[in-house]
Amino acid sequence: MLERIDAPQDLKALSLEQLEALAQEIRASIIETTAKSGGHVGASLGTVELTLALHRVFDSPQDKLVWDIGHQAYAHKLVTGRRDRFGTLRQLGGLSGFLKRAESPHDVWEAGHAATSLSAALGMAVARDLQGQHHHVVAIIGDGALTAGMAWEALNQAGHLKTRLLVVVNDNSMSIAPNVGAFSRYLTDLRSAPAYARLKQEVEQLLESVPVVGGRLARTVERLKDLVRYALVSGNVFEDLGFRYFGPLDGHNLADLIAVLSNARAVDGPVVVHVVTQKGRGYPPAERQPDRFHGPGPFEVQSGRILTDAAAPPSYSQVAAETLVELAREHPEIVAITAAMPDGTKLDLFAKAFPDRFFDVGIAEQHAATFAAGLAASGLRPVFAVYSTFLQRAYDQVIHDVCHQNLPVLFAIDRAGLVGADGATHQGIFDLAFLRPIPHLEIAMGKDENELRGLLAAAITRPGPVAIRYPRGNGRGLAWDGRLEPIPWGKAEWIRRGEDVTLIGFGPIVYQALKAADLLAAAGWRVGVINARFLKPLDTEALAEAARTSRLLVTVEEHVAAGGFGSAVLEWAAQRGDTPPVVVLGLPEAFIDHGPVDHYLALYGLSGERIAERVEAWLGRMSSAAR
Ligand SMILES: Cc1ncc(C[n+]2csc(CCOP(=O)(O)OP(=O)(O)O)c2C)c(N)n1
Repeated sequence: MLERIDAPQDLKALSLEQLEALAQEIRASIIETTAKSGGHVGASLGTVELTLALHRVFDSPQDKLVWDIGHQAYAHKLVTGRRDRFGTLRQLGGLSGFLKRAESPHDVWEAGHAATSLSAALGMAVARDLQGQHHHVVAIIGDGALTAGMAWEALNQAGHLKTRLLVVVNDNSMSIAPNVGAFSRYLTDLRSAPAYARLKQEVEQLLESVPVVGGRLARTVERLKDLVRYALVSGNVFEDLGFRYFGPLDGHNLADLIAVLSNARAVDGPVVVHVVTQKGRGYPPAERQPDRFHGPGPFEVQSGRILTDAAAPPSYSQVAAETLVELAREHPEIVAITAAMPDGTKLDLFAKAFPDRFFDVGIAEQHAATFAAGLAASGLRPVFAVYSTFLQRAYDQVIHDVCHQNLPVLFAIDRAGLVGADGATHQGIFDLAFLRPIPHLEIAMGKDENELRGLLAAAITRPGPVAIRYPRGNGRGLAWDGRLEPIPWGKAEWIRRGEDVTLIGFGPIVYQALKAADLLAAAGWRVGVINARFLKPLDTEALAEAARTSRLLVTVEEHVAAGGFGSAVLEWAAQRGDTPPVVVLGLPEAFIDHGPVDHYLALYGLSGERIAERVEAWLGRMSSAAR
């Protein structure tokens, strides 16, 4: 069946039985592909019927389907002309794991971060109205994303504007981990009271059908209707905000979905359709372990075994979390916060050790930062472990709530640098540039997992806010010596000295610099290497020594060159005016797509070999200029 679906239009002629069969083919295709490529298996398996029903009832791309995050939209990809390329998912040059406007006219919105769909869809609906158009706009948002403040900002405005907008709440009671918070509990209550919901709907319909007569009687009838509505129909938060509410309905029942979406389509105003789905639906291993199958790497289809390399060293996230647990034993004031990423950040280890000192706030990075500020203002030592890309959400909170008040919040910035298969929306390559100008904030990154430990141990006693970065992926497998030795604050590490050039690396890229140094040394150059460790405070003593003792300074970082570590060194050098040339090696100012980190390091001249080539070219130019 899937072979015959080249565009959503092709779904219109299918019978219910054919659609149901197609759903199973789509599931098989998602499982087969993600088993090889890794990806968002669980969420996408959960929305297969919903996707088919939406494309059946609406006319994409005239009608706009706005998927929140876009990680649950593999079925949408499969029925919108990308079937033949689906096997390239998340691979270099292949389909993105999220939606991409350049991939298809049916992708009307790009995301990767949660809870942008409602604002975007409302913008599209208002633009439609202003331009005298009549199409439908549908946002599909998960219960997890509804824990984000941004979603509520949009609901607030949508309920006020009263324009035609359909919001599908895709409720599977899971974020990545089980969803948390009072609103999540509220949805559970709503789900478990279907009879009540049906009663409400029937009462509503009854009230609508009461004939209106003129004069005082009409006003009395209206008033009576209001009272009955209040007594029986009110109480649903969506309705109270001005939406019509349909649901909860079984998100795997195509007939119900098509019927209810068709009804909702006819409503001239904001509507919520509350759909209950199951994450991982149709693939037993994912149904059993929806959190592990949120975004696994490659897995074995038969057994559902996720193919991790058992011999691989622990991830940086794990090292950070274990170190925080160790520190928390000594420091009762340490508390840990995650914004819906207990597994990704490995703070679940902290949660296990100190359940009362751990907080999962939902997909609420802004709140997390200010919540941390409040904790710190009252004498605690909050650690907010957050991916670099998601910290972007909390920029004002970092500046205005944490740093302005100089509060000792520790930002443990995970996934700093290139991230690989998740691509452009998830790269952690901007944080240095946006954090560096903030007063009071200190910023450091170690070259390996041992230094990560030492930096965390040192950071936890600093008087103000600190950001410690570490990358995605596994550490280098260095043996931990068991002791937790704080790294001397603000001190870079001289690894080797050389008069021709000093390479100054920030973070694990120091190892690429060391490789480059070996290659250059083999070619006869005398090369120094500094492991900078600190961006703020910058170790200007080490820099001054390098400037005194070598002819060229080269900074290396896995971050956009604009505004990063090298920028800070350049500013220092420009102010001194007596240093040798400073060359900044970093990433271009670009949104870098999905693909292996090594590929992009080589492409952008940051692999050991490419660093050596570029430095040698500089040294060569300098020698010929001197001659
Ligand atoms: C701002 C932000 N923080 C964190 C994430 C990481 N993340 C990706 S999917 C997800 C869970 C989303 O849950 P939900 O909206 O219910 O969708 P589901 O996966 O359950 O379909 C999270 C936390 C993100 N994408 N954006």
